[in-house]
Amino acid sequence: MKRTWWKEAVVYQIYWRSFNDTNGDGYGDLQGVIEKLDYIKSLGVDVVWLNPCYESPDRDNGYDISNYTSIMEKAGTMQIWETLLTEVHNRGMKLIMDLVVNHTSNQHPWFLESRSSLDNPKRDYYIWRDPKADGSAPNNWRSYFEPSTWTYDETTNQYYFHSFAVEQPDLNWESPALREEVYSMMRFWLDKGADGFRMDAVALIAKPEGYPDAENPADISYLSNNPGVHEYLHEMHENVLKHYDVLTVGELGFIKPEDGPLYTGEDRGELNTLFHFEVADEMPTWDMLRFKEIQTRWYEALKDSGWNSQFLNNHDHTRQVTRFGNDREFRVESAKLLGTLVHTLPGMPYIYQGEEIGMTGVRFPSIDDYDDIAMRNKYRDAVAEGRDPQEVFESLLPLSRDNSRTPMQWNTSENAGFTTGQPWIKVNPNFTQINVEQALADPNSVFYYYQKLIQLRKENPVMVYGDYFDLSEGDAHLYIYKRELDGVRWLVILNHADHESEFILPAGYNDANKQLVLANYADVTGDESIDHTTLRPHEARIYRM
Ligand code: TEU
Ligand code: CA
Repeated sequence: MKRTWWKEAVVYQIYWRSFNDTNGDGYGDLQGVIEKLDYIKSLGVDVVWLNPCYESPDRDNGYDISNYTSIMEKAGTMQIWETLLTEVHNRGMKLIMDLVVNHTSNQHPWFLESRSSLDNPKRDYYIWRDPKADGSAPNNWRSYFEPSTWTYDETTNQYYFHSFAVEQPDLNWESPALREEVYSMMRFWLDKGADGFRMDAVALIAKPEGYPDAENPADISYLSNNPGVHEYLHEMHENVLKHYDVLTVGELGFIKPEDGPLYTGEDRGELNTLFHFEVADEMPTWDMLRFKEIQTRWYEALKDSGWNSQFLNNHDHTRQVTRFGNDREFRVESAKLLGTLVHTLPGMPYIYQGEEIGMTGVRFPSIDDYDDIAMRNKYRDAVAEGRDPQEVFESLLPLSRDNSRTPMQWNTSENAGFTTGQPWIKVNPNFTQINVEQALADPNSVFYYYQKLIQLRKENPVMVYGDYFDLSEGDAHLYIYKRELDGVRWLVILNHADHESEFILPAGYNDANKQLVLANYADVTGDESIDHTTLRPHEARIYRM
C-alpha cells in the first residue's frame, strides 16, 4: 500500500460557531480559532477540518450556503480566513474546508434565478418536476429533515427537490454547466491554499433514474449511492482534485464495504477516504459484537485498495462518551477507551472538538433550548400528527445533534470561557468540572492520553499501515486485536463494560516478551503478567509483543 501524508494524519474537527467567541456576539468565530491554534497544535494533530463558514442564512448552521466564495459575517471576513490559513500552515498543520455541493440555500442567487421562470438559463441547476395529476408531489420520498423531498413553488407550478430541509434545494448534477460552476468554486479555495475538502453528503449527488416511488419511503437509503455518482466524482477528480496534493474525505451515508474501494480505490481517481455510517447512523447504542463485525468487514474491503476513516462522533452525532461509553461512573476511563479504538483501528482518526477533554452530551429542559433543525422539524411533525409533545421531546433527546454542539468548555468562568456575551446555544452545565483548564492541569486527563495516542502514530507506522486481526470474535465485552507491520506486532486489549472481565492471553503470544505501550489506568506499570488477568471497567491497554 502506497504511503502518503494524509494516510498518516490525525484530523481535528472545528465546529467554529461553538468553539471560541472573540467579539461577544455569542457565536464562535474564525478569529477565535486562530487564538486557539497553539492549543490545537499542542494536541499533535496534523489537519484541521473547519465546518462551513460561507455566507448563509444559517437555517442549518452553515450547510445552507448562499455564496460559496465569501465568509459568513458571524465567522469573520475573507481576510481573517486567510490569516487563519497562514497561521495553520505556520504551525505545520493543514486546513480542509467543508464542501457542500449536494444542495445550496434557497437564498442562493442560482436558486432565485432558477425558480423565477421555466426557461431561465439556470432552471436546470436544480431539480424541478411537475405535480402528479392530482397536484401531489412527484413521488413519495421522505427527506432527512422533512416528511417529503418535494416542495411546491407557485411561481412556476412545479415542485423542487430537497434531500434535507425545504430551505436546502438539491443541485442538479446532470447539468454540465452546474458541474463546471462547482469545479471552479473548488479551484477558488484550493488556489487560495486550502488543503482539501470534507465533502458533505456527496453520495447523494446522483439521483435514482426516473424518481420512482419507494416501496418503503421511510428507509431513505434510496437517496444515496445511486448510479452516476462515481462518474461525477471521477470527473471532479480529473478536472480539479488531481491537480492539487490534497485530502478529500467523502461523507457517504448508506454505503456498504463493497462500495468503499469504488470511492477510495487508488486506481479510481475519486476520493482519498470516506466516512461510512454503519456506526454513527446504524448502531444507536454500543453493540460490541456488531462493532467488531463492522470493523472486520470494512478492513477486509479496503485492505488492498482504498482508505477508511475512524470517528465515533461529530457535529451531527451525540458525543461518544455519552452515547457509546459511560459518562457517569467511568467518564475518563471510557473516553480514553473510545479514543484508543479510534486511534488504533485501521483508518484515519478524527477528533471532534471537546472530545479530547471528554465532553458529554446534554439534556436541556425544553425544546425551546434546542436549535437543531433536524430535531425541531421532527418535533414539529410528530406533534402535528397528534403525538404527546413531552414524549416526542424525550424520544428526540438521545440523538439530538445539539448534544455535540454546545460550546467548547475552556474554563470555569461564565459561559465556560466561550463567550462574554449570550451564547447562541446554552453551555453544558458540567463545564465547572469538565474543561480545558482542568484537563491541562491533570496529568491523567483525557487530553494527555489523546496527546500520547497521536504522538505514538508519528513514531509507529504499524498504527497506520499495520494489518488488523480480531482475536475476540464473539466476545460481547472484550475487544482484543492485533496490528502488525514488518515484524512489529501490537496487541490492543479493551474491556468495554461497566464490570470487570477475565482476560486470557491468546495463543501465540508470549507474556515474557511484552512491552506496555499505553494504558488508561494509571497504576498499570507493564510488569504485571497478562497470561491470565482481570481487566477493570473500561480498561484499555496497548502492548508491543
Ligand atoms: O449530514 C448528512 C447527514 O444527514 C448525516 O447526519 C448523516 O448521519 C450521514 O450523512 C449519513 O446518512 C451533513 C452535515 O454533516 C449536516 O450537519 C447537515 O445538516 C447535512 O449534511 C445537510 O447539509
Ligand atoms: Ca463571535
